[in-house]
Order: sequence, then structure tokens, then C-alpha cells
Amino acid sequence: MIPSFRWFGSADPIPLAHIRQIPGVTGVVSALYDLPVGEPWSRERLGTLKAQIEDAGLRFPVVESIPVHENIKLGRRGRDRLIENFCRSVCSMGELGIPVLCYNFMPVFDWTRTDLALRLPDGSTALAYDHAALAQVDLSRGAPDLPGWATAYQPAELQALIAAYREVDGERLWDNLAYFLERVVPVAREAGVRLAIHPDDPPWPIFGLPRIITNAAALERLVALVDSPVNGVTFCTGSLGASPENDLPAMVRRLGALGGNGGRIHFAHCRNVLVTGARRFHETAHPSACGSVDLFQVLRALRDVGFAGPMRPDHGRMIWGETGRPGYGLYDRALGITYLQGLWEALVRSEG
Ligand SMILES: [Mn+2]
Repeated sequence: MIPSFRWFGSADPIPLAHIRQIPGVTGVVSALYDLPVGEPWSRERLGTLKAQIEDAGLRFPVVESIPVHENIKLGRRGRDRLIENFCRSVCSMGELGIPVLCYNFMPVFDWTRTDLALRLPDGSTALAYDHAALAQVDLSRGAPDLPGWATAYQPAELQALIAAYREVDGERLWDNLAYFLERVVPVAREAGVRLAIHPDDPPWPIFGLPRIITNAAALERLVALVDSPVNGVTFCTGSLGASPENDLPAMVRRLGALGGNGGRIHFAHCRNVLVTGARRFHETAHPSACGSVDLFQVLRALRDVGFAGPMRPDHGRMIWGETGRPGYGLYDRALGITYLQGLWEALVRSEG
């Protein structure tokens, strides 16, 4: 297991030098953030980022993420050129020896919350989601200014995009995902890059838009779409754990059994959420006791299936007066990855 930490590049208020000081963390998860969606990532640009990370004494085991253009998800004309560009980015990763690519296939909105600073009883704040609150959001006035809320679009553009998805139900989105993977997987395999789709967060449809990567059946369908060892998943305990129907350790064991070294699980996001109602949850500190996810059992399953890839703490709360990018402060995520390493060490050493 490679303890890792997300870094948003030079614009991130947390410098690599601070990440370097978190005990045990050796991997940095990053991306090129200033290129338009759909443009190919050159080896040169990505190599500069890699050198920056390595100069700080760290390594770069995962790109998270190369965004998938909406025209690919919609199956529109022109997707072939966009898929070609995506493949060129994958080839750049391969040439630089960056082995894992995390991506997602969520229409329009990335991860979505309705409160970025829910105050918890201990005075910390966390990201929260309430489906009833989401229903009150009027998108005709544009998206609220929250991360994951597609604020890159003007209100009219957003409406047009959402309207375009009226022709794309869940099954059509699956078709478009298959079309994408049929073209990208062979390139990734040749390049030595493992693909790791991130589950939809939250794992249910929002604003009438389909969301398909939500549960065990979906993950198993995904890996079977193109049956190659490089066609795998990012196992995100927070996304999948928001739905009480998901038995996370069982899902790890099924996906992990599809081949050695963790099978089709190429990357792990490990964090905790507390489910507080129907389609209502908030994020918590990482320890199992703090939320609905039994991280001990998840990590035990990952260990049992031979997972050896990068693992990161995903989001954290804001604690100790820290301010910054919601979900991506330093302190709670540093506690999180340290806790995860403690669990992992106990699992490894108790095997004798
Ligand atoms: Mn995640």
C-alpha cells in the first residue's frame, strides 16, 4: 500500500514540503488543472508536474483526474476526437511511468454536497449532503458556487447541458461508457496505465441526471464491459458508503478476487461518512467509530486481496481553525492517513 495525499498543484495552499512531513506519506495524487477539458495532456506538461513532485522527495503514482468531456458522456458527434485526446493523455502518463489514472463518468456535476461547513458537535466542520435540501436548489439561476457544482457553466449553458441528458438515461450512459472504454482500455494496457473509475458521489441520480457507478452490481458490470486487468476502479469508501445498501468489505473481496494484487481495485480513497437519514449524510473523521464505514473491515479486505496500490485519505473535516479548500485541509487528512497506516501496520504485522 502506498500512503498518498492529494495535491492541487502550485495553487494548493498546502505545499509539497508539508505533505512530505506527514509520517509515511510517499505518494502525491495530482493533475494538470489549467488545461481546458478535452485537450490532450502533453508529456512535457505532465513531466514538469512529476519533476516538481519528485524534487520534493515524493512520487507520483496516480493522476486524479483527467476530466471526461461531456460530449463523450453524451455520446455526441465529435466524441472520437475527444477520446483520441484522452488516449494521448494516457500515453503521456505511460511514457512518464505514472501507473494509475482515476477518472469519473458523472454527468455535469462532480461530487456534490449541499453544505460545505456543517458544524459537528466537537466544533469541527464537514461536508454534508441532504437530498431534501438539494431539491430546493433552482438550477435555472445557475449552479451555486460550490465545488463540484459545475460553476464553469453559465446558467443557459447549464440548462442546455441538462436538457441534452434527457435523451441519455442510465442505459444509454452505460453504452457511452462502454464505447469510451473499448477505445481507451487497449491504449492504457499498451501504455502500462491502470484505469480506476471513481464511483458517483453521492451514489444516486441528482437533478434528474443519471448516475450509474453506485453499487456492487455497477462496479462488477463496469469491469466486465471491457474485461482487461487494466479496467478497474477507485474504491472510494465515502462515496459508496453513503448508501447503506453497499456492503463495502464484500465489494472489496469481489473486485479484489478478479486477479492478483487487489484485482480490479487500482486505487483506494478511504474516508468515513455518517449516514443520518435517507439520502442524507455528512463526512466525519476517519476512524471507524466516527461514522458508518467500518474502515478496519475495509482495509482488512483490501489487505486480504493483496491490494498494494496507492491509498489516500480523500476528504477531511476542517479542524483547529484551519481554512482552505473545502474537504482538502491539511490537518484532518493528515490524521486520516496516519490512522489508515496504523490499521494497515496492525493488519500486516498480525499476519506474523
Ligand atoms: Mn473519493
